Amino acid sequence: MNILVLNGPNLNLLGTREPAVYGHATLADVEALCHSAAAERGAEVECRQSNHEGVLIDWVHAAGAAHRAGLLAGIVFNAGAYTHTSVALHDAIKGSGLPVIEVHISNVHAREAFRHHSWLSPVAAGIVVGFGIDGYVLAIDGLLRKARAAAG
Ligand code: CA2
Repeated sequence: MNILVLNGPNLNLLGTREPAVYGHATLADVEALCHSAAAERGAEVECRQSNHEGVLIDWVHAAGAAHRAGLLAGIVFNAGAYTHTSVALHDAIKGSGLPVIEVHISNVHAREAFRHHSWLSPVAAGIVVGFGIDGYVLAIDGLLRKARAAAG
């Protein structure tokens, strides 16, 4: 099974600042972790990062088409700050009809009030927050469990 791992704005800066919040791992470390977690579970991931909302929306649309063609189980998505602002990403996920697992490295609910609302959560198949970068592994595992259960 194939999974798309998407990271949104500023996540390319992981490991360079705010280690108390996000840890010391870089985006390359996160992507390597996702590749090995998927391989251990007999699956494959493709990892992409963008700082641009429209690019992320285009990738969600393409992922929806791949899902309908039976080529993609779903998306593990850390949309960064777009989580809290983007009705457009909400609409794209809803319209794409594929399972999206929302991930946040930090526990957004223990932080500033503006991080408490997510436009993605109502259209997500599952949510993982506050487990550091292990959250990506938990999300991959959960998405595969859902996909395999749905396939019977
Ligand atoms: O906890 C998460 O994973 C977040 O999605 C990370 C976003 C933040 O806006 C969300 O509220 C929660 C920010 C990612 C920015 O990461 C940086 C890492 C190092 C230096 C600067 C930014």
